[in-house]
Amino acid sequence: MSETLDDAATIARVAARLAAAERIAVITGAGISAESGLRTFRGATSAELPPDMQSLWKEFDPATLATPAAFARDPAMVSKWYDCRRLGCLAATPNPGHLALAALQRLMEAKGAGLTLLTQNVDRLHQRAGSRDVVELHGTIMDWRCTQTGQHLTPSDSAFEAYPPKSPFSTEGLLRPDVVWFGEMLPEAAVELAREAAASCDVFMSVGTSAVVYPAAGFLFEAKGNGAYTVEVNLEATPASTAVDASLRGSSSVLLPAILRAAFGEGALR
Ligand code: BJW
Repeated sequence: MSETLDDAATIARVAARLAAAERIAVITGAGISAESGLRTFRGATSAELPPDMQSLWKEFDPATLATPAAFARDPAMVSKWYDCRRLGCLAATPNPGHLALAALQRLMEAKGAGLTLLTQNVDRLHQRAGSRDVVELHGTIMDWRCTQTGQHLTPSDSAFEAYPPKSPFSTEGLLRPDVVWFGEMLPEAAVELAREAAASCDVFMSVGTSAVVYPAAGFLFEAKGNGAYTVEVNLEATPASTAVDASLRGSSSVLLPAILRAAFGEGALR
């Protein structure tokens, strides 16, 4: 991806805001993990990605899979799809976009400031990159829970032996991924932390999300309403693009390290 003069000027403006910020909030979506080899749900993928990395839901309609009704209708198919994705997440590694956000959090903490990382992703790549206290708005595919008792477990690194997996916690129960499906409530504590971050941050960044799924997409607008400087990093335009103060079009794995270097110098990523 080539960087235009416009990009360079916008990167410099965003970098100056980050360097001066006391509190930063970042929300990420599937796009930040695209260059770790995980497919997005909708929208563009980078031209450099393998051809099979098309939008997940060109193959599988989200309305038919990421809902409680789909699981009730065909638990074997839905749990197998999620287990394949779980194994894909385990095999993936964080990319420079994840690493840049972890470095930004460390830099903020080193100067007595703070960064809250909100993610819609279920892949745990932020944590593996070193980010701390990540707020998982849509849960995680790495943990599964009993449909009867709600008890959790972390499956082994291999596939389940059969689908749907039976729960070890009850005789009738199945295991389902501990993610948030359409029509389900987000974890209350996560929403509370997101609202606090949106209310108190100087800079709010939206990275690699199509900004169409609520309530997650609304936090940027809350932050803007509270006076935060808002930034979007995305390969393509989204419903948030015209609302933000700075819109950077490109890959998060390129742009986030570039912003960090501009804000904190060449050593920022070490
Ligand atoms: C790159 C890149 C690169 C690529 N660099 N960029 C208000 C208005 C309208 C509807 C609602 C509303 N409030 C609630 C709703 C209903 C619903 C909703 O939002 N529907 C809309 C779709 C219309 N929301 C809910 O149901 C939520 N629950 C809720 O609100 O509870 C209260 C309630 C209950 C009952 C009734 C009413 C209210 C729950 C939402 C749960 C979302 N769950 C999923 C699945 C998780 C499990 C799984 O992983 O399978 O979460 S759906 C899916 O979308 C997943 C994602 O986290 C989420 C967002 O997607 P994301 O991350 O933005 O990915 P993409 O693919 O959409 O975009 C990728 C972007 O990256 C693109 O823009 C690319 O360009 C970009 N990109 N490569 C930078 N290298």
